[in-house]
Amino acid sequence: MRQAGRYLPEYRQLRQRVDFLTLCKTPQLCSQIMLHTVERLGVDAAIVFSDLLLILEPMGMRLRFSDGEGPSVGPPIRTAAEVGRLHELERLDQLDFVMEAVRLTRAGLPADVSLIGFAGAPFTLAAYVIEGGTSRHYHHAKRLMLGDPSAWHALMERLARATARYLLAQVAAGADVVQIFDSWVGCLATEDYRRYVLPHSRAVLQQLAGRVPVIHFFTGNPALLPLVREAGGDAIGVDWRIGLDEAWRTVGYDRAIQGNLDPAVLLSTPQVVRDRALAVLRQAEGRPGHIFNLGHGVLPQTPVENVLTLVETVREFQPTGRP
Ligand code: 1CP
Repeated sequence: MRQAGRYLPEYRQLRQRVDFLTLCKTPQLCSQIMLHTVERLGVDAAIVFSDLLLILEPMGMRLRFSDGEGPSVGPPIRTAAEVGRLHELERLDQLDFVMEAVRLTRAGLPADVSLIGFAGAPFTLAAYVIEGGTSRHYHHAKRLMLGDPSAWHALMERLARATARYLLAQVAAGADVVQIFDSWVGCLATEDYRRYVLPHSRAVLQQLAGRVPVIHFFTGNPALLPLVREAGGDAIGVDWRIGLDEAWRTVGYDRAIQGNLDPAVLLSTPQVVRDRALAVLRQAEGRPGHIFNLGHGVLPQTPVENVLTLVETVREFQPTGRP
């Protein structure tokens, strides 16, 4: 996660010449940076170089990525009367640059490296649309969700339809796997997830079922795990706030699991990286269906050396016999 991001000197160098939005809209550069990163790291899968928020532009929102402040989405939609400002995603061709990045990246990858397409889950997209950017408590989003459920559901349905179409287009362009990111859903109580989020995430996942494997990733609140499973996904992506063993037991061994090293571990030393990675691998007990990953994105301050140590540790790991 955030494989090709700001922790890489090559990426930072490229960003001195090109702003982030222009980079995302230049498929040759997206594929170049990703192909370079995959080769440098030696990982088994590449995620398309793009961003979760790009889908919001053809839906009528203004996007801005400013250095140091994170993304901003505007003007924020906070009332029932404003929900109409988020349009239906009518013109998928306005995201052709993403499909071209998928095609070019797929064409440049070795056959045995999978390409992961992605989108935000409806809740995480709604959180950006309503808050207008990154948020700590998601109070505006919760106010609309709890105070005006019919406006909330209308917004979520629109986002779910757009997300499903967007992901299917990425599959048509060559994505081998897709992942939906519900990065901010951990702020919710389980009952609110069930009522206000689950049906919409499920709607997206149902449209992809049987086409390509789907990873359903979320963070922040492991108590949501049984409901995230219920919403769907061939693999469930979890963060470090729960042990991988307990997470997999909860999800059930009929699904794959992805995770879950704390990205902050990569800020420490190669020895600690090795120890902590082995601890996660051992929790998977050698069962097939574990996708080793971080529990969230690589942090910008991460030394590249530690990322390389991590990949090497996972590659060399030999599970001992399963109990
Ligand atoms: O390998 C990669 O870097 C791949 C591509 C990738 C992905 C999968 C980027 C590039 N963004 C994303 C997904 C994404 N974007 C998510 C879901 C994953 C997650 O939870 O981390 C989210 C929440 C975003 C929104 C976003 N865009 C953020 C998070 C900020 C926040 O706290 O709200 C940020 C920093 C961006 C900009 C962005 N996206 C990607 C990069 C490399 C950057 C940094 C841009 C820069 O300054 O160069």
